[in-house]
Amino acid sequence: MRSIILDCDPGHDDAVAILLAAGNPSIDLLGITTVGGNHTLDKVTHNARQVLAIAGLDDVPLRAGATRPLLRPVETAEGIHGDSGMEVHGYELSEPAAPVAEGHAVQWIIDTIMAREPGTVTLVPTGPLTNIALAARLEPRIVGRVREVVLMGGAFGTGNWTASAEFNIAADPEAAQIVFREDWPVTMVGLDLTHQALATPEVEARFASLGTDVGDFVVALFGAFRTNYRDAQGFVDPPVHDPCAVAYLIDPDVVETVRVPVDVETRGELTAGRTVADFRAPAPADCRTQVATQLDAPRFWDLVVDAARALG
Ligand SMILES: [Ca+2]
Repeated sequence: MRSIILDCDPGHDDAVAILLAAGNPSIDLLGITTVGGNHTLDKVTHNARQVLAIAGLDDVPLRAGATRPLLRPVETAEGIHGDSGMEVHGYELSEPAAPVAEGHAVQWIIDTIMAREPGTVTLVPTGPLTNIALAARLEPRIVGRVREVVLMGGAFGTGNWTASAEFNIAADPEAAQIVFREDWPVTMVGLDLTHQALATPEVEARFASLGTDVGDFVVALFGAFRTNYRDAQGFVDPPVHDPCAVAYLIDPDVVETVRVPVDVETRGELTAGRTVADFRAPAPADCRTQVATQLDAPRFWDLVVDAARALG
């Protein structure tokens, strides 16, 4: 059983990550925190409430965090996620029933980690790393107590927000640099891996055949995501990034990793937000970072379908 905090910015793929984390029996979802990213904090928090309501997860604690990056102006990704930040095709989203708890997400992350046994809480950020960086700065003792950080973001190959940088890192490079440089294990599940998690028509049909509200919701997410990804980046099938980080925690065999040093470029005119992975030599003994390389896509989708089925 892995106890995780999912720090996200729903977002189509964040929504699927929530469903996977909540619906898989080997994940103990301690809570969800939101961060401004794919859209403004208000919108992504609203979207998280809708996902929790659809999946009957009103008891999962949800808290809102940072409204903007540490230093930079807000950038959002409406081109991919639509005006709401979680556009759907052919599904009626009702007003959210799931509540937002009082208090700031960053303080809750700190309090949760400090209240639990050291080495038992895993952080799973799937948005910009603003909340996680703030938590590490506000209470440095969490760094030694977190089991590991498994994040969706970055790329050692080509970016998507810019040629060099993936969106989550590009949105707040300074926060990302803090997270990658802290003394905790970091697994980077980047575009190199997540572009293998494609929601093909065959995958979509598996969710449709569930015949449940959650299954229909996933189909509606994929429908909008497919159109937007095709128009924005020329993808035939949309890559469903964020649940890959959760899948790695459920079954490490689904996601192959390589241990390499990774740092974040913050100053380059063309490269700000680039995650620079150093493959030149065997990683040093004290290397705490690794990057995801190869996805077992059939097993990955089995996990997501099973989780959606379990949620009903
Ligand atoms: Ca995300």
